[in-house]
Amino acid sequence: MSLLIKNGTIVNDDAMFKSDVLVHDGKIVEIAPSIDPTPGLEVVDATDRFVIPGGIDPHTHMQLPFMGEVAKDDFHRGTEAAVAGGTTMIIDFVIPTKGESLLVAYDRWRGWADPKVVCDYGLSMAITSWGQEIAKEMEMVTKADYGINSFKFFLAYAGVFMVRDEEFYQGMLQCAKLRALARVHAENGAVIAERCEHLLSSGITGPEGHTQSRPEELEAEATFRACTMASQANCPLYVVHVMSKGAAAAIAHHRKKGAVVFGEPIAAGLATDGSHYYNEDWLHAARYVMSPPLSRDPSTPNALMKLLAAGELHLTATDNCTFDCHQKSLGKDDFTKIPNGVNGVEDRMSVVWDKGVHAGIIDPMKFVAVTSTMAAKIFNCYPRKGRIAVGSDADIVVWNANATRTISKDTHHHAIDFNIFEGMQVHGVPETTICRGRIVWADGQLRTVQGAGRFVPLPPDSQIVFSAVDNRGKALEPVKVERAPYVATTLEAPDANA
Ligand code: DUC
Ligand code: ZN
Ligand code: ZN
Ligand code: ZN
Repeated sequence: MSLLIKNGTIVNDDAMFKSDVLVHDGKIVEIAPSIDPTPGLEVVDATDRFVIPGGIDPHTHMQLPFMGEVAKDDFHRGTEAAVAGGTTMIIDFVIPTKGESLLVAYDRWRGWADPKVVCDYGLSMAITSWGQEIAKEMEMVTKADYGINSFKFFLAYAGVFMVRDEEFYQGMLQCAKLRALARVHAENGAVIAERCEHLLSSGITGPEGHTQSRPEELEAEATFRACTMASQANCPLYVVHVMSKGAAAAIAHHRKKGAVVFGEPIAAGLATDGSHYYNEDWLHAARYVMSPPLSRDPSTPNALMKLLAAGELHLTATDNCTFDCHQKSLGKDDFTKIPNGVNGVEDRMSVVWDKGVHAGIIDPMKFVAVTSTMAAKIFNCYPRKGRIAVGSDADIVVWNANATRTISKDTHHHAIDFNIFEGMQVHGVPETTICRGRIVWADGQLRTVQGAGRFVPLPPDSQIVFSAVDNRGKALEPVKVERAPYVATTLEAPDANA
C-alpha cells in the first residue's frame, strides 16, 4: 500500500519545509520537493496544509476500572476519538489492583487493548503496592517483549492506588537500576483524605467540595517532595498532569539545580479552569471533576502554555478517563463518589494549536515537539515515532491551520454524552490522519479497523542512541533521558538582615 502526500509543508520539531512525502508499507520511504505520482498511487493533496507527525498522547486511561465504575472510552472508542483528533499513538497505564501481580495486570491490559485499538499504543505501568516480588516483576516487564520503560506512582487516592513515601522512594531506586523512568501523580493523598472527611461532615457535598479538598498547595507540595525524593534516588522523574503554577514552580526549582524532571500539562488544564466546580447546575460542575482538579486561578491555563513555550514544561497529554452523566451522577450526595476523569484525547491537538500557536505563544515546530516528538523521545520510540523522516512509521496528520471547528458532544467520537470543551471554537483541524500508512480519518469520517493498531514495546535505557539522520542528511542529536545528578534540595535560609 502506497500513498503520496503532495504540496504540503512538513513540520518537525526542528524544521519546516515544503516537500512531498511518499509512504510505502507503513513507512515513510521518500521525502523530496516534488515526487511524481505513479498510476494507482493514492494522492493526498496537502496544498496550504501542514504535514505533521501524528500526535502521541502519553497519558490515557481507556476502560479503566475506577471508583466502582469503568471508564466509558474503551480502547476502541478511545483510539477512534484519538485519530479523529490527529493523535496516532497513545500510551495507556496498566494499573494493578493493590497486591496484584504486575504480569497478571499487564496481560489484562493487553487483552483489552490488542483486539480493539485502531492506532498504535504503548504501555506505562503503575506501581500500587510494594515488596520484593513487585521489584522483581518490574525487572521482568522492562524486558523487550513486555515493552515497559516507565512506572507511575500515585501519591494520592489513599487506600486504592496510593503508595507511601518510602515505597515511592524504593520504587524509584528500582527504576534507576532498571534505567526506567519514574512517573508521579503528585498530590498529598493523606491530607486530601482528611479534608474530604471534614468537608463532608460540615455539609459540603457538591463538586465544589472536590476542589476545596484538593487545594493547589497540596499538588505543589507533593510535586516538590516527589522531585526531592527522585534526586535522592538519582532517578529521572516525569510529573503527570501538572495542573497548577505551584507544581510547575516546584519542577522549575529542581530543574534549575540540574535535576532531570519532565512536566506534563494536559488538555483540560490548558483550556479550561476550575470555575466550573461552582456552576449552579450540579451535573455541569460534576463533569469537570478530575484529580488534581482544574486550577481555580483563571490565569493558569495561559501560564502553563507559556511554560511549555519556555521549555519549563515539556509535553502535553490528556489523562483521558471518561465517565458519562449517569456515572457522574452517582456522586450526587457525596463529591468523593463522583468518578474522577475527563475527556481530552480527541481535542488535545486542536486545543493546543488554538491556545498555543493561534494565540501566538508557540510556533508550529514547538507544537510538534509538545504534542508528539518529546513523547517519542522520552518514551524511547524516536524517530520511529514523532518525526516525519525517511524510515519513520507513517503516522502523519495533514493539518489545516486556517480551519476552525466547534467542539461538541454531538460530533465528538467519545463514548460519553458531554464534552468539557463544549462550544469552544478552535483553530487548527486535523483533515487527514494516517496511521502506519493507512488513512484512518478523512473528510470528517473515520475509516478505522478495530485491532489494526499495534503494540509498540518501549525499551528502557534511553541511552540507546538512534543512529539516525534527518531528512536533509543531518545527523540527529543523540536521544537519551539523562540520569539525574545528585541534587541537594535544602532551601536557603532566609536572609536575617533583609
Ligand atoms: N485522575 C483522574 O481524574 N482520573 C483518573 C486518574 C487520575 O489520576
Ligand atoms: Zn493521575
Ligand atoms: Zn462551566
Ligand atoms: Zn492519569
